[in-house]
Amino acid sequence: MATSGKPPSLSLQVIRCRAAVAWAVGKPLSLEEVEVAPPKAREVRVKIVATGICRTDDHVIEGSFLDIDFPIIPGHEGAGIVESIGEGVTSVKPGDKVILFGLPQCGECCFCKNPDSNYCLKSHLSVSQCLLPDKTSRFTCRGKQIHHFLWISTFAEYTVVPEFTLAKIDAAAPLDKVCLLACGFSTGYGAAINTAKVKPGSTCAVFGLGGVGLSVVMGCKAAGASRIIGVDINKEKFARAKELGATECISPGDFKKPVQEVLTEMTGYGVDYSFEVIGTADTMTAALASCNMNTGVCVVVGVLPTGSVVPIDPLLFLSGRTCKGTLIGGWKMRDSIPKLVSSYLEKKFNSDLLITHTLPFAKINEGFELLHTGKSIRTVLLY
Ligand code: COD
Ligand code: ZN
Ligand code: ZN
Repeated sequence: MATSGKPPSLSLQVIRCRAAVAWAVGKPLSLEEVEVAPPKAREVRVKIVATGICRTDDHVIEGSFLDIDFPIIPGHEGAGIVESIGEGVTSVKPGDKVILFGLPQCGECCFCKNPDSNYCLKSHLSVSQCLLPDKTSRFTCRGKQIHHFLWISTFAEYTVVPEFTLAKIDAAAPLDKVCLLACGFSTGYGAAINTAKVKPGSTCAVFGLGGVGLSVVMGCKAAGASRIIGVDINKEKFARAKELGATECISPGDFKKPVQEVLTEMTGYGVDYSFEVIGTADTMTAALASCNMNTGVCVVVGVLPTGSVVPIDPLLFLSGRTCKGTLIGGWKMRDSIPKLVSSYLEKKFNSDLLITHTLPFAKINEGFELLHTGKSIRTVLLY
C-alpha cells in the first residue's frame, strides 16, 4: 500500500491498494490498483481481511441485475478492521474488528423500527447502492470513478462504507471464518430459524445445496427438524449435506416424475417446510408444490434475473400453503450478526464446514472458476 498527498493525519489520506474491478458485464474481474478516498461524515474506511465469494457476486458480474452500474467493485461477504472513521461515527473506532453487511440497518426507517422486519429502506432494493449516500464514489481507478456494490464492495483491500452497513464484533473472532456470517451462512440459517420458524420434529426439503442451502440444512437441524431432505442436481454436494444434518438427499435427474411428486410420495402429503435456494423459476414452482397443502410453508431464498416471472397455480394456495420470501435470513443485521458471531465462538454451529477453499486475493478469478465448476461450496479470499 502507498499513500499520496500531505494530509495532517493518516485518516485523511487517499489509500492506494488492490481491488478486483468488473469493468463491464460478462468480463472477468480485473485486479487493479485503485485509490480509496478517506471516509466522509458517518462513513468508515475498513481494511478488508477476508471475504467469501457468493453466487450473488457472480450474478452481478454476469449482468443478471439490471440496476447495477459498471465499472464496479463487487464483494459482499467481508470482514475486516476499521482503518479510519469519518465525522460523527460513534459505533466503531480504528482497530475494531467489523463485519460488513449487504443489507444495512439504518435504525431510523419504519422497517428498522418494526421488530418483525429486517428490510431496511436503505437497502439496495429501495435505494441504489452503487454510490455512497452522498451520491459520490470513494473509488477511482485509472482516472475513472468506480462504483460501489451494496455500499460495501469487499473485493478491495480497503473500502469505505456507511456506518449503518457494519457492526463491531468480538475481538476474538477469526475474520477468515466469520466473514461467511455477513451473507451466506446467515441467509440460509436465518431462513430456517427466523423466516420459516421450523418446528421440532418437522420435515424439511432444501432445494440447492450450495453454501446458502447447506446453511438452511444447519438451521433446520438446529431447530430440531426430524427429516431434512436435500435436493441437488450435483450429487457431489450430498456428503457435506449429510455431514451438516440432511437425513436424505435426492437428485431430480434420478426420477422420471417431477421432484415435487417424489417429495410428496416420500413424505405422505408433502414436507412441512420447503426452501428454494437455487434461483430458477422451475425450482421455485417445485419447492412450493412440495410442501403440504394445509400448513406447508415454502421459503424462497433464490433470486431470478430482473424482470422474471414465475408461473404459479393459485390452487396451490387454496388449502392453506404459504409462500414467503427472506432477505439475509430475516436478521436485523447490526443487532443480530455480532450475536451470531458470539454463538459461533461458543461453537453453537460450525459454519467452517462451508469453507472448501481458501485462496489469496490475487487468485479471485480462480475462486469464481471453482464456483462455476461446482467444485467449491465457499471460497474465502485472504488479503
Ligand atoms: N435443481 C437442483 N439443484 C440445482 C439446480 C436444479 N435445477 N440448479 C442448480 N442446482 C444446485 C447447484 O448444483 C448448487 O449446488 C446449488 O443449486 C446452488 O448453489 P450455489 O453455490 O451456486 O449458490 P449459493 O448457495 O452461494 O447461493 C444460492 C442463492 C440462491 C442464495 C443465490 O444464487 C441467489 O439467488 N442470491 C440472491 C438472493 C439472496 O438471498 N441473496 C442473499 C445472499 S446474497
Ligand atoms: Zn451473498
Ligand atoms: Zn432502516
